[in-house]
Amino acid sequence: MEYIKVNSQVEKHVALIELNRPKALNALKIELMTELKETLIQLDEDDSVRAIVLTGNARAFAAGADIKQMAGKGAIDMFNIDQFSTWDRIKKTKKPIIAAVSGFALGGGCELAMLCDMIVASETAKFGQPEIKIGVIPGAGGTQRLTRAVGKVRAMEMVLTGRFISAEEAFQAGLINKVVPVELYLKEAIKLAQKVAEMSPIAIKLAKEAVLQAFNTSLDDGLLLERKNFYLAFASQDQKEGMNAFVEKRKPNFIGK
Ligand code: DAK
Repeated sequence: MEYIKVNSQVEKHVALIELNRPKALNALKIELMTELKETLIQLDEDDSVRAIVLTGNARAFAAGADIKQMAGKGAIDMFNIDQFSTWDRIKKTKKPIIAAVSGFALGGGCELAMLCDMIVASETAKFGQPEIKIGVIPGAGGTQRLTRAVGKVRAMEMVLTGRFISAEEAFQAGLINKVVPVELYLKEAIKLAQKVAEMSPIAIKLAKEAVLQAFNTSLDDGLLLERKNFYLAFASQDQKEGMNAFVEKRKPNFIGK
């Protein structure tokens, strides 16, 4: 692959995906997003992988969609390219994805981090939706996921002025899980992924689906899905193993069945 690097076992059951266009601050070229989508499909099918970490480098997680690639395009070009199908497929990844963010997470970069399930950031991380400065608006969830995460007034300010927020402000606003020194952000994200990977992979997928449903539905419909997934967990061997291990005072050995 040209634009991303993948290590499917960076830690036991944890895969690491690194965006790899450092000279362009990991600008999300269409081809890069296609590689990312295909990688996530493969990792989702790989039973040895239970959690995924997505990162960039210390200077940039990703500075947005590739402006140079988009600049000459018209609405019909954008419609025909249909990047949304790539983003929508990424959104369907069943395994949890943790973004390890350092430096710039802007525009599509911020949206990609928000598409992940958790975010660990370095103290140097900067989050922003600066599309307004180039005459457009966020197109991959920036007006919706950011607003749900940080609230209306802060999202409005970020989207209407393009102001970047620091990792600390993002943490205070509830956008990210954790802020750590720059030398630790990847390690901490992998550690968090490892913790998730120790659980039943079936229960993890059911739980992720249920939490995400909270953004899409009424409380009653969300509770219904939660209930069904709760029942479904009882069809797994991992449920028996988890509860028996508790009773027998030992560590569970989850097998994902
Ligand atoms: N696209 C292309 N190249 C980029 C880039 C970007 N978004 N961001 C940076 N680069 C390139 C620069 O052009 C420069 O390349 P060279 O000139 O060396 O060839 C190199 O990366 C280093 O950047 P700078 O020289 O500018 O570095 P600085 O430290 O001075 O500034 C910066 C860093 C991040 C503040 C600045 O580069 C910047 O403002 N970048 C643009 C940030 C931005 O506006 N991002 C939002 C882009 S719009 C969609 C999905 C998503 C989207 C749209 C649709 N669909 C599913 C349909 C998303 C849209 C966006 O993200």
